[in-house]
Amino acid sequence: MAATQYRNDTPDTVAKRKLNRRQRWRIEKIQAEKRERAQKRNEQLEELVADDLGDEQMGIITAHFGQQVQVESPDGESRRCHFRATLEQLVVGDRVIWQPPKSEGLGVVVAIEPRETVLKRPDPYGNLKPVAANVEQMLVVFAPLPTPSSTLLDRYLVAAELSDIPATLVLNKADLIDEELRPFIDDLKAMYQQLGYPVMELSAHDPQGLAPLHDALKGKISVFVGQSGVGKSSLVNAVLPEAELDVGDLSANSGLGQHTTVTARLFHLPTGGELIDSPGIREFGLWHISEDELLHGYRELSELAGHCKFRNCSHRNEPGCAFLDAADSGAISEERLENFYQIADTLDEEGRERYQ
Ligand SMILES: Nc1nc2c(ncn2[C@@H]2O[C@H](COP(=O)(O)OP(=O)(O)O)[C@@H](O)[C@H]2O)c(=O)[nH]1
Ligand SMILES: [Mg+2]
Ligand SMILES: [Zn+2]
Repeated sequence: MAATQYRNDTPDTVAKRKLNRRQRWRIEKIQAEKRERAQKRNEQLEELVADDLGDEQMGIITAHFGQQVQVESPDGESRRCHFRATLEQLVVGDRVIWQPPKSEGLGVVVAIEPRETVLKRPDPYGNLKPVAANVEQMLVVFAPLPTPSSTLLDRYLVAAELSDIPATLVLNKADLIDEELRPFIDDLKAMYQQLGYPVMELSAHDPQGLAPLHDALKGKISVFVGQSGVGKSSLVNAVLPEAELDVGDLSANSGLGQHTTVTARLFHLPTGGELIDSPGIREFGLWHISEDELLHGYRELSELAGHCKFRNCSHRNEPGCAFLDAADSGAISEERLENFYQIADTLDEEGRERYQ
């Protein structure tokens, strides 16, 4: 943890942090004990099922339940499995080698294949943890209401770029775009289309207009992300009727009680493709990154990096700055550059918030 994260500390926050550190130590101790017990349980389980397993085969993790996972083979067989304690943390979307049980009981995951992509987010103790593997597409949802913020959209796009996951923008609630809003919405769409991001416009309330979404989902593992209220749950329900997610019910969605343990799941869409979904993934955002990493999340800035007159250019006010020149000439969007500055200015702060 960088000391600079605390440069704005008041005595109050210092006290709070000390307490938090002690609490964190306690929690980590409890976690370690839990892990130890789980490992013992695993070893016992392994002895129980070892004689009773089928041949090794391929599979994909479709759900995670603490000490067990749901594994599905390409032919659709789906079983609960435990996993060798030596395996790295399994997540939904992981491709694995597993042995199904010959009769009743648990199968075993014996190996994990290298991940194509991995989505990570910080756990409550500030450590980055994988939450989904092999996601092939991020659908970044926005809407006329809540009023779209390109800074927020940029955050999702940066997260997608840094995870090497192609992103598509989904403008939902098209039915709410009136004449007055249209120019603003079209400018926003154009800004991202010019960068090469596909943008689709539709309405979760109009099933007839969802064909472009079904097409985009086909044959891929996708996730929906985006600000609360833009209609992610509505879209998931529209493409996956069995999901039956709460829509627009803030008390049920944000009440920190019963819903916090919901883990990610992989769903097969009736119209083709897979969806990995959980509330945590839907609100997935930027983790603690450096300004240099942030820069590489902006594809147009990434291309310009290294072309400034000064090697240590801060891209804020230097003569011969490739970023400023490109914005002046209209080669890149000034709005995106402003967003970059704005997000860069929050990076320290964000790290501090996250680690407390
Ligand atoms: N007018 C309109 N409202 C929508 C549309 N999609 C979702 N909503 C509404 O927007 C609100 C938030 O939707 P929800 O799916 O819960 O958003 P989430 O927070 O992103 O999951 C709900 O009241 C929905 O009924 C749409 O296409 N058009
Ligand atoms: Mg929702
Ligand atoms: Zn520069």
